[in-house]
Amino acid sequence: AGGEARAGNGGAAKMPEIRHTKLFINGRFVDAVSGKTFETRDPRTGDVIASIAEGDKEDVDLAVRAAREAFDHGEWPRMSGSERGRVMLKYAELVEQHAEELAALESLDAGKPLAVARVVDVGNSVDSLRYFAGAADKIHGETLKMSRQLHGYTLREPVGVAGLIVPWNFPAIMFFSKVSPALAAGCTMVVKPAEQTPLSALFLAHLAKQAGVPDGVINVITGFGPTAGAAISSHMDIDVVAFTGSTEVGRLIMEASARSNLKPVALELGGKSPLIIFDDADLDKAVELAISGNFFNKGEACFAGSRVFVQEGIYDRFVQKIADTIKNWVVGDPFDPRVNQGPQVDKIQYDRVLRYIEHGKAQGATVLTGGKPCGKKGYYIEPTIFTDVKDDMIIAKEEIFGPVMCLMKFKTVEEAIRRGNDTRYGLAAGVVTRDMGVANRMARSIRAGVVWLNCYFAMESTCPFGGRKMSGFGKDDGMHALDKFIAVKAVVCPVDASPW
Ligand code: TXE
Repeated sequence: AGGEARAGNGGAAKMPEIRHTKLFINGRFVDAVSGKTFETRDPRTGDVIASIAEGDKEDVDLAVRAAREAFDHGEWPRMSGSERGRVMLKYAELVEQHAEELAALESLDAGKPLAVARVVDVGNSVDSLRYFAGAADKIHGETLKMSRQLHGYTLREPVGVAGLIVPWNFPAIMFFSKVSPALAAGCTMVVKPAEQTPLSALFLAHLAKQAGVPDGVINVITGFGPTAGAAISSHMDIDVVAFTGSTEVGRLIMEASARSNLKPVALELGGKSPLIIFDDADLDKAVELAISGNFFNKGEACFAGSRVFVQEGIYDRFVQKIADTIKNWVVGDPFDPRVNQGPQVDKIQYDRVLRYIEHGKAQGATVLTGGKPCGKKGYYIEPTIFTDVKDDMIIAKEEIFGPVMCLMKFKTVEEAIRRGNDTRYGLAAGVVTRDMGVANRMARSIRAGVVWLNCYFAMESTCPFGGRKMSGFGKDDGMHALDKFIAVKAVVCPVDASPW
């Protein structure tokens, strides 16, 4: 499994045509006011794929104006939920019809294996739209039990204009994780995709229009975080911001809200999740979960189970087995059907991951496999497994966001709970055991947004996803995802209708 053999050539895979490169405002593709553009690059080579309009504050202002007009006077918030749901189902159908093109855009821009992008990225996008299409006509208030003289009820109204700032690791999935519930709730929105991966969001905006989403409801501003992103989080006329990205930027977004109009924010941030494997685990299954939990999407996953705790009785066999199994893991061109792992998204992330690997070596962890880049060009890194990792090493504490696994040994359930929780993050956790008592105890004791028992990365649109602690707050997916886009209003009147 040497580097260059791994970083194979994709051969005759069909490259997608880049149809959309401009900002999408009020139903039209337009240049940035400044006329500026930036380049999105192919992570397989570092070569330019396309020049993309570089939106800034003035463009965000135009997009917010369009979204405000669509919210205050347009039909979208005023349609019945079932009418909105019908448009969203049509949108889902169009995304499904364009699955091949969308998957190829994701592979090209983000370096994902095409076969995975088809199933996971496109599949999850379509599911999200369908799930929230079904939810759109089930948003309703409640009747209140007030004193005998008063009749009270609640209305659940769309909150207004939403600012949606998303990252590059799952560009289409992240787009829909925010856009689908916002659409269902009846909000209008300004979406900012990550500068590394702008292509799919623009393509998806075009499909939304085709599906009948009215102009101004979805606006897409491509551009950079400190300019376009910051203009969204500090905007006085945006009513809520939903963000997925780094903990550092999550903090900036809260600050920007506090300094502007105190808009509520929902933050889905980083993680350093424990995957805890007990002695009685099925060894093959445990190894498979550790590999997919760390190397799926080349480790560019907030939910990665990057701290793998293995109980002492199974530890040596686990280490042997995972070292053998990882030899079959193929790193290379994401358009090659044999490939499991593509390149890191860009040079910045690639360098960052390699720096972490060097920290691991310098602090005394042992490289079991990998530990270096591979391929002649592009941003490929070998799947790297460290043993002899101590809890206070940098690689065990910070989110690496790359194909790097830390293996650690433990003795007791109590120790697993204590060390599993000893992190500033609280996004996810995995537990592998046949003992239901242990599984249940772990599920209750780990402070995280999701605990996967005998599975990992089992995510569906039905299941709320979002962290605790410095992994943020608010949920994507599940009915809870609607909450941030809905304002609850109480209405009260005297029962006999005469003025009180
Ligand atoms: O994230 P950023 P980066 C983690 C992961 C990764 C690290 C850095 O550890 O290595 O963050 O990645 C926009 N105001 N995650 O630097 O900057 C930006 O344009 C408003 C975890 O790429 O947080 C992009 O659209 N917006 C994560 C989005 O924020 C700003 C996914 C995310 O980029 C902004 C990605 C600003 N001042 C990275 N600055 C997860 N939770 O899944 C940037 N942005």
